[in-house]
Amino acid sequence: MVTKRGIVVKSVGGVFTVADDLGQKYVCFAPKKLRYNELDVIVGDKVSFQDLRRGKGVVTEVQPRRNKLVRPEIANVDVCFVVIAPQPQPDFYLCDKVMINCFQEHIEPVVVVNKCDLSLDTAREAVCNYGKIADVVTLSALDDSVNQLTKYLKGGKTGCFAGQSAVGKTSILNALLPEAQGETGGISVKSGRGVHTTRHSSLHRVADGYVVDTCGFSLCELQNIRSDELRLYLDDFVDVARGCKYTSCTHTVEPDCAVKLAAERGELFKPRYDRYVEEFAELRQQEENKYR
Ligand SMILES: Nc1nc2c(ncn2[C@@H]2O[C@H](COP(=O)(O)OP(=O)(O)OP(=O)(O)O)[C@@H](O)[C@H]2O)c(=O)[nH]1
Ligand SMILES: [Mg+2]
Ligand SMILES: [Zn+2]
Repeated sequence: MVTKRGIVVKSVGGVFTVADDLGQKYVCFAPKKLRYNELDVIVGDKVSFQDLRRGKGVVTEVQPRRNKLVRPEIANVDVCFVVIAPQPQPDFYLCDKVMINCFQEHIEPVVVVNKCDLSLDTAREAVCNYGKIADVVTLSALDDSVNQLTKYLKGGKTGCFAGQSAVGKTSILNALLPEAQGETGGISVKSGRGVHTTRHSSLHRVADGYVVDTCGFSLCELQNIRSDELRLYLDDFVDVARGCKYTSCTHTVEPDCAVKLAAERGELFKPRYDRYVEEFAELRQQEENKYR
């Protein structure tokens, strides 16, 4: 039997679609021993599989991952497009957490503000929040401004979307790659939230790299980050923190804290600082619950 290598482009209920180097797709199963440990096969995984002919295969090995995100669940990503829009209303706590997880996994987060045909307020807010630590790209899935994203895929890189339902992730993919034809949905009038149109992640060839469309989500946990380390993932705080009295300053209760002062003076964006204080407290609480 011939063993081939490929990348998992879709995973639905234990059935994996694997594309080989030529883009040929195989419907694969994976033995339990691969699936029910930490190496559960996920989209973005590079795998070896046996070609069973007629487009079928069996995954035999998952290659070591460069990185992994839990929300959205995906492996081997270079760039994460954190998508927000004027509608549904952005959740900056969610963005903070996704971006911190990206930094921890050595993934470049890029803040993508979609639906800029509707309003530019969200774009301004995104720049205030993240302009110092990440690229902020302003676009609309309704026109060719989406092409600004292809530069992040140069050299065969993999980008994934992350964000709430209905911010327009699939619409952006469809604009980049018309043949993708992913289903798009709307916002519920009752809840003001997206209706969760995309149900499974899928990986697509775009420009000379790959883009993964993902399911929208409204909850995200920080991955393996301790409360006292959180501050180290905020590059804009790290610069200012040189002026704190204590090198281990958490920028919450300590005296002579340069970060707190910078936030009060408006040199650091105050809402971002306030969210940090809450995110820090949240991690502390989780740690206390764990060790009690
Ligand atoms: N005005 C405007 N509407 C947009 C734009 N992009 C997407 N939409 C609309 O926003 C709605 C949601 O778009 P989707 O692409 O389904 O959103 P999604 O992020 O993929 O949502 P989930 O799959 O549920 O996570 C659809 O009605 C789109 O037509 C845009 O740039 N401008
Ligand atoms: Mg979608
Ligand atoms: Zn401090």
